[in-house]
Amino acid sequence: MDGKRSNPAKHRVGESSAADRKTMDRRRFLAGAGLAGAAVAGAIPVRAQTLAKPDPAITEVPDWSRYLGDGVAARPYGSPSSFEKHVVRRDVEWLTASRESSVNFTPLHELDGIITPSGLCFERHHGGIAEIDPAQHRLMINGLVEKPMVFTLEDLKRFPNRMNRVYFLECAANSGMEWRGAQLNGCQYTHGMVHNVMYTGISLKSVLDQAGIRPNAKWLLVEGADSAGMTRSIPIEKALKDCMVVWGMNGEALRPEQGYPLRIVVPGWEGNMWVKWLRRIEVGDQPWQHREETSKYTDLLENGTSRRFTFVMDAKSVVTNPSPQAPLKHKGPNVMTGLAWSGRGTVTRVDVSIDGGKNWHTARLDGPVLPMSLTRFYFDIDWNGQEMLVQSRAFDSTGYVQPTKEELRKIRGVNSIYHNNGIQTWFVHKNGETENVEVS
Ligand SMILES: Nc1nc2c(c(=O)[nH]1)N[C@H]1C(S)=C(S)[C@@H](COP(=O)(O)O)O[C@H]1N2
Ligand SMILES: [Mo]
Repeated sequence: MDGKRSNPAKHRVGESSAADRKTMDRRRFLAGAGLAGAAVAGAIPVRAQTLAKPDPAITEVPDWSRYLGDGVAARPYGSPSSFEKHVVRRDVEWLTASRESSVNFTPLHELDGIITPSGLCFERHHGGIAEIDPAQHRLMINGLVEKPMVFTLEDLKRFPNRMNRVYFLECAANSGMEWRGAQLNGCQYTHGMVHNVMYTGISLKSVLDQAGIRPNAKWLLVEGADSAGMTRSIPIEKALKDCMVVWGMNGEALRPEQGYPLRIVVPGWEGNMWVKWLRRIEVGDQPWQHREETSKYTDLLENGTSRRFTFVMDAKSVVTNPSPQAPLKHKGPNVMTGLAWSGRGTVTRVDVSIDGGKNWHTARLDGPVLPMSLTRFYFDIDWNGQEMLVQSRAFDSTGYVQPTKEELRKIRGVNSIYHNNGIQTWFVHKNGETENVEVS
């Protein structure tokens, strides 16, 4: 599975073809699908099989019960079972010109709960992965400060008020290939530029306080030490409110892919601002208008103008199972699940539809429901083999409801790449195979 459709509508960013759209007529679907048999389940007893003939999985003694396994010295740093080899980040070759300035995607359909395992966090970098010797790494603060400063990693780790926070990071370009119509076949590809990690570090404010920001300070420039030397401008209010300088993810050091040894965390805001391999923070009185906030990561509108900044990631959700890479295999009881998130606060509710948005059912949220974090939802169904148009929509603590793609396009047109938080539709065929479609 490489994410391409069988008859691939391979448009790169910027190319367009309305004919490429895979659109389903919701009314026609409803007329034909006979949804009377679609029970929305409460508690479904899963039927155990009665054994007609002896099951060798029970009657035969497998090798793993007969021979000693690896000892404790064999795996000093553990990795997943060899039977989980398919659970990997994947990229789409034709999407970008080179592998060093590219992206791969989190296998959302293989995960559960809310934390993304470190080795499966999608990667987006513009100049490859910098391999930094932490002893040689410095963080410099300069510009509109009383006292320009340079910190080593060890200095930062001696700051008081160390903190742990769980936040999602979503690339603004997540779902960007879907602006003009359903294209990539798998939630890994349509929604996998998101991960959710527990970070360990200190508040950015505590670092800035050491240098003492001047009264006229309004913006920060954060800069990476990778060969891309990525820079972004961050308004000072956000920097002082909840941004972090972090060295830890999911209980251990940041992975090189995620910015080892130091990254900035900008909760709820677009991933591009979360500069990795952080080496410098300059304090200024206006935004720098660098490449990543002008020609890139701005939203091109229908009339050819662009939005200046779109920092916040609006509420969004996706059903991860079933989805094209995770078809339905059994009739009867099935657990539908997915993820919802909002850069503006907490997910308060998720609704699921199996008829393309005509009827909505409130899903069950489970696990920690945290602000600006992925939130897990479940929806149990009794599937009798009927076709379904599966959707989810997220609500957040500001009262915002995730829009349909149609609603989004009315305001934003289809020139954009970024900030596509429209409702995703999966078409579940009678045999359980699942496809990326749109409803009209
Ligand atoms: N130094 C540096 N920081 C960077 C980037 C980069 O190329 N270089 N890419 C940015 C982009 S566009 C995104 S979406 C996120 C991706 O974070 P991840 O690789 O942890 O998923 O990092 C951001 N920070
Ligand atoms: Mo990004």
